[in-house]
Amino acid sequence: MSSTPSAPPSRGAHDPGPVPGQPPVVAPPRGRARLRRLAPRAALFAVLAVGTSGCTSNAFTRMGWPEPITKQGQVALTLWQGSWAAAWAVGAVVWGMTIWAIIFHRKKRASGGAPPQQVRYNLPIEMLYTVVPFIMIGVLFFFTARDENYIDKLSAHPDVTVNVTGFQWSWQFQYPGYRVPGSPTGDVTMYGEPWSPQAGNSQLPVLVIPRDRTIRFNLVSTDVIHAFWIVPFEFKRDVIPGHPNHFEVTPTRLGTWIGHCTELCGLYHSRMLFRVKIVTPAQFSQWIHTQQALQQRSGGAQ
Ligand SMILES: [Cu+2]
Repeated sequence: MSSTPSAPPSRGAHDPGPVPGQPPVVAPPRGRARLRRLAPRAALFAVLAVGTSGCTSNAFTRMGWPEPITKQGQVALTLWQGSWAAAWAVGAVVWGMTIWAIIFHRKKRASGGAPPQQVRYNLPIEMLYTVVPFIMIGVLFFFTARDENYIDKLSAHPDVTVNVTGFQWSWQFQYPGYRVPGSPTGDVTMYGEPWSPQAGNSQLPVLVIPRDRTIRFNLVSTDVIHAFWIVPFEFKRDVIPGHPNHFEVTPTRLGTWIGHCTELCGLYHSRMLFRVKIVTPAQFSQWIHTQQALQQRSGGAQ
């Protein structure tokens, strides 16, 4: 049976309706033409909306992450945002082509309902959709490895070192080099109590570090595996018995935050909190000298 396309069908008052034995017209050409006109404008609007909202840093552009308070955290955030941008770009191409195919390649009356031309065993296309994902994975791998190396980098001479000891269920912060003769650890050391309903945050151990300085953390545990997590560092690292871990950050913002243990370590894991204070270098040096004097007088840590 041959079907010869005749004059374009119109859905006016004289439309006789579908001809028996012939497939009905699926989409009226007028609607299709309108879609064809509107699709580029909608795409342009979407690109503009995403592009203009990317200029400011807010919870939406950070895709749920908190504002970073270290240089390393900023690098991690940029990688997170870049990965999302790449995913959205791939998504837009895939969704765009899918929707385009749905709208503009529906079964046509002229084809008599025959399936469209098939593209299997098309070598160039198969090569394309094998090679392109490999390139995308390669690009993601490159940026991830580059940023991971930067975040994991340890400097030869950090400005301040803090020995962190995790235990059930609190933390100890020791500042080697800031001597306190006669004290149990020999250096300025901060202790605290786990969070409690009575005391709240007031008795938590305090970690004080200066802004714009390189801070090295040496992490050890005396019992089980804990993990050291200050949320806006955009970073966490395990604290493992018998396996010292290390990392460095350069804080960029002044303020006080709450740090957590982020490895389920027992009954009071959720109470294993600490306070983090980022201060100016001058305030830090004043604070540490006050602690030296105070701890020498009291013969122990605060
Ligand atoms: Cu813990």
